[in-house]
Amino acid sequence: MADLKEARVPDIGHADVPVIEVLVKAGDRVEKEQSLITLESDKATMEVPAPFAGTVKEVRLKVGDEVSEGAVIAIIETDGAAAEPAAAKPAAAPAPAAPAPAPVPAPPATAPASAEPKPAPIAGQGVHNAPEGDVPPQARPPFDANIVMPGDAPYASPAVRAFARELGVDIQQVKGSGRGGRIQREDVSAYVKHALASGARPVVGAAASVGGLNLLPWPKVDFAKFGEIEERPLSRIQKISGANLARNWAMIPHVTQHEDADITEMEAFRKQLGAEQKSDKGGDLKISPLVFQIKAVVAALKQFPQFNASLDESGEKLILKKYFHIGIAVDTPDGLVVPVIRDCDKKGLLDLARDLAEISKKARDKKLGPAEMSGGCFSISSLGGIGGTYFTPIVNAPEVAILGVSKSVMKPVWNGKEFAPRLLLPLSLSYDHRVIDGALAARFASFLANQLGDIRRLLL
Ligand code: CAO
Repeated sequence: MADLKEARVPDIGHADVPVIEVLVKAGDRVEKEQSLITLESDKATMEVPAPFAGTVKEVRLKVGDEVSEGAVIAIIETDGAAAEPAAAKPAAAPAPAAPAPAPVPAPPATAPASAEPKPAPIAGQGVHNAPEGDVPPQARPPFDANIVMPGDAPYASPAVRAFARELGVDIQQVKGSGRGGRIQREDVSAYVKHALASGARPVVGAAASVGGLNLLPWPKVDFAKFGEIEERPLSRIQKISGANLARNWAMIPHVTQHEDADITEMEAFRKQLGAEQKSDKGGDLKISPLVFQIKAVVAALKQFPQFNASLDESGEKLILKKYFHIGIAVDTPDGLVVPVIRDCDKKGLLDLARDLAEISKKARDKKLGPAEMSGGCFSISSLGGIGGTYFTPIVNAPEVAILGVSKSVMKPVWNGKEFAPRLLLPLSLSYDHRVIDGALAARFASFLANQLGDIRRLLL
C-alpha cells in the first residue's frame, strides 16, 4: 500500500543554508538517491537526494528559502510496502544506508533531534563521496559538508554537471563565471571551444575514452589544528620543476632497471688522473666519476639508438637523434635544475670534467640560461656524492630514459675461485615503457655496466 512520507534535510553541518535549486515538482516520479534540491553554503554546493523512491505530492521549499536539518523538502507518496521493506519493517531489515523516514504526520518540528529519524546524508557531487555500504547509522561520523564537498570543488548545478559529462569535460577544469565562481552552462561551452581552438584536447573524466586523470582534489587540511607550523613558499625553480616532474610521472609509464657496475679499475684510473691534474698541471680540475658515466652513456646510446630518442607530440612517431647532449641533474639551494652538456661524443674526459665544473657552478650561482637547459637527449642524476643505494629517477620528458647513480660501495664478489673486494656502483635506469621494452633496458643497463667495468671499451 502506498504511503505519504516526508523527505527532510539531513544533518548538513550548517544552519540556514540557502536553497539555490529545486529539482523536482509535484507529480514527478523520483528514484531513491535522486537529487531533490541543491543547497549552497559559503563553502560548497550540495545536492540533497531523495531518501526513498515514489511520486512527489507536494514540494515544501522554494529557491531562496534557508533551511537547516529537519526541514521538510517534499511529501512523497512511496511505492508501497513491497517496494520499501526497510521503511515498513525497520527492525527486521538489515541496517539500511539511511534510516526510514517518518510517515506523515511527522513528529512535531520541536521534537528533540535524537527522536527525529534522520534522512540519508547528502551526496557531495561525487567528490569524496564514500560508499555507505552496510555501515550502521549510529557508526557513521556526523556529516561534514567540508569533507563531502571540499571548499575548492567547483560549484555547478546538476544540469550543468550533466551537460559537462555529456561533452566528456572534467568539471574540475572549468572556471566558473557565475556568482561566487559558480560554473554555468556557458562556461562549459567556452571551455570546450577554447580547447578545440587551441588544438588541445579538453581534460575529460575517467568515464570518457581519452586523456584526463580525474583525480580527487588535493586534501585541504588545517595543519595548525594539530600543532605548531611554519609556512614556506616554494621557490620558482621548485614550482617549475615540480610541475614538470608531476606531468612526467603521471604521463610516462615508468619502469626502473637496476644494475651494478664494477668500477674498481675505473676508480683507480680516476684517482690517478685527478692526482696528475693536480701535480703535473698544478690545476684544480676535479675528475668526477660522472665524466666516466657520461662517456659510458654516450657509448650505450650509440649502441641502442632507441634510448637517444623522443616521442613526438602525437605520441605516434619516434624522433631518433644523431647528436649526444647529456643533461646532468644539479642540486642547488633553490631546487633541482638540469643543465645540458653538448656533443659529449666529441669530448674527452678532461673536456667533460671542465664542462661539468662550469655548469655545476653556473647552476648554483643561478647563471644558467634557458638555452643551457634545453636540447638534452638523456639525463643523469647522480646522488653518488651523498649516499643511498638505488632509487627511481623520473624520466625528463621528452627524453625516454634517465640514469640514476648511487654511491659506490666495496663488496665481496665471487670471481670463480674466491670472494674478492670490488667497488660496485649501483645504477638505476628509469625508462618510458611506451618506447623501450624491458629486455632492451636490461641490455642497455648491462652494456653500461660493462663499459664502466672496463673503460678501455670506451675507446671503441
Ligand atoms: N660513488 C661514490 N662517490 C661518489 C660518487 C659515487 N657514485 N659520485 C661522486 N662521488 C664523490 C665525488 O668523487 C666527490 O668526492 P671527493 O670530494 O673526494 O672528490 C664527492 O662524492 C662529492 O661529489 P659531488 O656530488 O660534489 O660531485 P659530482 O661531480 O659527483 O656531482 C653534481 C656533481 C652536480 C651532479 C652533484 O653535485 C649534484 O648536484 N648531485 C645531486 C643531483 C641530484 O640532486 N639528483 C637528484 C635528482 S631527483 O631529485
